[in-house]
Amino acid sequence: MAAGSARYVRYILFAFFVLAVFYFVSSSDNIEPFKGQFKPNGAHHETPSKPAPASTHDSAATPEKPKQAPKVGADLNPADFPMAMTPNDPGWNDLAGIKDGPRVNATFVTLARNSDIWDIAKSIRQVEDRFNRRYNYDWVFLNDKPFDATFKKVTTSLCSGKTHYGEIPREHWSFPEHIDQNKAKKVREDMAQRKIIYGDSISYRHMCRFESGFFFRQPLMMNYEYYWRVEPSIELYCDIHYDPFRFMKENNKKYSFVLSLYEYIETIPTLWDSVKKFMKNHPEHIAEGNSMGFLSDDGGDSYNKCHFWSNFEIGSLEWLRSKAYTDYFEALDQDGGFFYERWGDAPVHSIAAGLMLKKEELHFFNDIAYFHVPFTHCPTGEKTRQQLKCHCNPKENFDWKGYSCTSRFFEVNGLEKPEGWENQQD
Ligand SMILES: Nc1nc2c(ncn2[C@@H]2O[C@H](COP(=O)(O)OP(=O)(O)OP(=O)(O)O)[C@@H](O)[C@H]2O)c(=O)[nH]1
Ligand SMILES: *[C@@H]1O[C@H](CO)[C@@H](O)[C@H](O)[C@H]1NC(C)=O
Ligand SMILES: [Mg+2]
Repeated sequence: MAAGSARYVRYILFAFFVLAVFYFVSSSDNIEPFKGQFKPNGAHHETPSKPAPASTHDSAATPEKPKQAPKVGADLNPADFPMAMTPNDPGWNDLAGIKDGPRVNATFVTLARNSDIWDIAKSIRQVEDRFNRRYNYDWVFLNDKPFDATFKKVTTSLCSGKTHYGEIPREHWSFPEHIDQNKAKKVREDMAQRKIIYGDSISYRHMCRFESGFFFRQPLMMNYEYYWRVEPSIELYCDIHYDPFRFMKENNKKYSFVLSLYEYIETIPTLWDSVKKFMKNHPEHIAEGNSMGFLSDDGGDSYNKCHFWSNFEIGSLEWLRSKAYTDYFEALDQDGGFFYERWGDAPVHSIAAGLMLKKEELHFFNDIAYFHVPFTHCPTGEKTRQQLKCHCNPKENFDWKGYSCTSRFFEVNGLEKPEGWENQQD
């Protein structure tokens, strides 16, 4: 008898269990937050071709909008897709969804360590929010060591375009053979004593030499014609309404900047001597109608230390890969100043752009608002800042202050300074 009733209890419990399983299986489809969360997600760090993010609620109003960014080299005539450069141009307010029109053969590029992950994550997020979510340009990451899984996973999840990860070969991140190690070591010790920033650092010197002479010829970079350099912990303060890559290409610009200033002379005491030697040996590389007036106050005899701040750059990779630029880098590298002094890639790039490009091939992006510690470029002109939905403090704009070279750039090029610049001089 006891055994019989225990069997009934077992039957009933079993029936309940089956019902409970049925219930969970049929209702779990509706529990949205759980969906996808447990999806295996193994391929994140390769370079998946991701579906473009769907456009937001306005997609019904403009059904012709592409869901995926047009491919580089697609047969689209730029003239059929004029860019809205000012608020009066059609399409200015259209900041939702994927932008139609041609794409330039271009990429973002970042040199970083694995430990830079959260600082570069912040930069990427801003670049995506203010610009790239509508364009989906690729992003190349370079490192002297292998990138780890976290770095790849986090950056790939933030980038709207394809991501690529490259390891820098040793020859591009080490002392060239002709460098006298003892002499280089003495310089570092001396600079440490004189408290020159990064003066005692070997890796900082490799970084500057790499950015000066090698980033543009890494195998991954050979796939592109234009680059936009992004460093960790930068800010972009305003919406970018048009494609700066297209602007560069269609206006035949080769190098651009947002901030300029005077270089710390202790880091480059003999750089200009090397440059003068190069100019003498290679007159064929010096452009007619160049920007010597930006670099020198005495027609080239001495350097005034003005340079474009290279932690932001949009530029032509074809130009950096040209014979002119590579001969120039080769000449400087032979002279050893990356190690016997502490030459930065900013003056190295700037002097090259100033001497080997025509004036008109350089561009100042007033409308790209930017911060890298400790300087801010906040567009001049209240109207501009409102139109671009900027969140920078105009008082912090460095452009017209005493230590900036941007005024000089305007004067050398006969450009009219933006309205309101006089009130921002201190
Ligand atoms: N892989 C790698 N990247 C580096 C190394 N040193 C610097 N970088 C990167 O090179 C760029 C410039 O280095 P920073 O340390 O930002 O130098 P900086 O901008 O002159 O100085 P900060 O004011 O410190 O930003 C950044 O994108 C760094 O992430 C390094 O040893 N290895
Ligand atoms: C992009 O530029 C690179 C370098 O010049 C070139 O090899 C490649 O074919 C170009 N890609 C397209 C799609 O035009
Ligand atoms: Mg930096």
